Amino acid sequence: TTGKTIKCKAAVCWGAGEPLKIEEVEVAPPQANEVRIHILHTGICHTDEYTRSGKDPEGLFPVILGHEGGGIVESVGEGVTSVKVGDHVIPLYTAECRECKFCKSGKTNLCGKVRATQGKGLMPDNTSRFTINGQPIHHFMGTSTFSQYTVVADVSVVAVDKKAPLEKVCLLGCGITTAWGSVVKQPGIKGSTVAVFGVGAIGLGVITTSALVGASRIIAVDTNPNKESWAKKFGATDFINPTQLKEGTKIQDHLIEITDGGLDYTFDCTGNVQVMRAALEACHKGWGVSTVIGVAAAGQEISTRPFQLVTGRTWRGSAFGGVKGRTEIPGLVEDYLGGKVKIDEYVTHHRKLAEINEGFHDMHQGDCIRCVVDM
Ligand code: NAD
Ligand code: AHE
Ligand code: ZN
Repeated sequence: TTGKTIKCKAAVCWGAGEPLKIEEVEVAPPQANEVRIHILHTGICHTDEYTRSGKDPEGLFPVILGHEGGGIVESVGEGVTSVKVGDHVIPLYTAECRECKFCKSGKTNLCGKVRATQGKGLMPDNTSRFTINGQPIHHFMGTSTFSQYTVVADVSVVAVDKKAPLEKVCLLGCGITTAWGSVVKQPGIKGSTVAVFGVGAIGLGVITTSALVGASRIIAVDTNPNKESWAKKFGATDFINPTQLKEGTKIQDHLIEITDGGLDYTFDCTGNVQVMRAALEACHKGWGVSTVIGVAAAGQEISTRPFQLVTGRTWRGSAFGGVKGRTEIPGLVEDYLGGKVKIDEYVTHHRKLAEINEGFHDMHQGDCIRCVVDM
């Protein structure tokens, strides 16, 4: 391709634990099977903060973070057929090539095509499209949406209906889709009892989707008392603050007591390994299934007595909710436009790119569900 390098603003993290800095970056044109996107809006997800903080064992610096974006295709490299200039698109941190062993298995949404280079902060040809005065800057999760222009692999992007506001559907790039998929791809939730640990955007998405598919009881668990009204508004039938239990009572024991033996389904939406254990142990003997969605810090491990599994509980997890982005996100956008899937309700904060660090600060306050950055 003969496209030109674009100069634009991006939020760059120069080192673990450092605040982001707005820099002028050079964004090289898309190579074969790559797409350059003008990013208009991006959410900030806890996983961005997790990598910024240095807790991500895969974290690399300097880097342009961000993986919950929406934008418009500016140009495409040779061989790109899945999207065209002017399309409204959502970058996908879980690619979908439809050709690899994973994609063809019918068993997983994880795609093998670009994951290795993505984890190295590079494009599939092992180089970066971002530079600052000639110094390469790492990509992040194959998306780097904290830049006004980004380049992604063509298997890592999906076009969506132009009727949908990008400032809203950008959130389908991670949180809301993750939660939705974690529930709709888990058979059996209709008519069953559910407990959701952690009432952030992910937990709220699990709650509202469980209600949508017809769970009989949805118990929300959060240490922040302000999350009770959020949980109820999204469809929880009960709210429990584990810090308010009688001294020495474990949350799993309390849940087992009030549910006649435990929950049919539980979800960890905190990333805390002790909570993951509680969520597994709160499952009903013989059939309870616990799904790990939260991302734990480097070095953290989960544990429980194997007897918990021997006696019929299942521990599982999912990335991006098990959703195949290119195939399924257009339908989710239609569901949003049709009023079946909530998005607007999650947006509590807006920031300009120049204030992105304040957006990270917002995220640590208990009142922020999602902050959308206008690029
Ligand atoms: P969030 O911080 O907004 O929500 C977490 C909630 O957990 C908060 O309300 C907090 O008060 C609550 N909490 C903290 N400690 C608790 C405890 N001990 N018991 C009960 N509640 C507790 O985060 P979020 O944006 O909703 O994301 C949740 C997690 O999901 C993060 O770890 C994020 O990295 C992860 N995530 C995973 C995927 C995936 O594909 N698997 C996708 C998106 C996000
Ligand atoms: N890099 C971390 C793990 C981070 C992680 O688990 N990421 C999730 C998405 S979180 C979105 O907010 C994921 O999709 N993982 C699957 C994958 O292929 O990365 C580590 O521990 O190394
Ligand atoms: Zn995320």
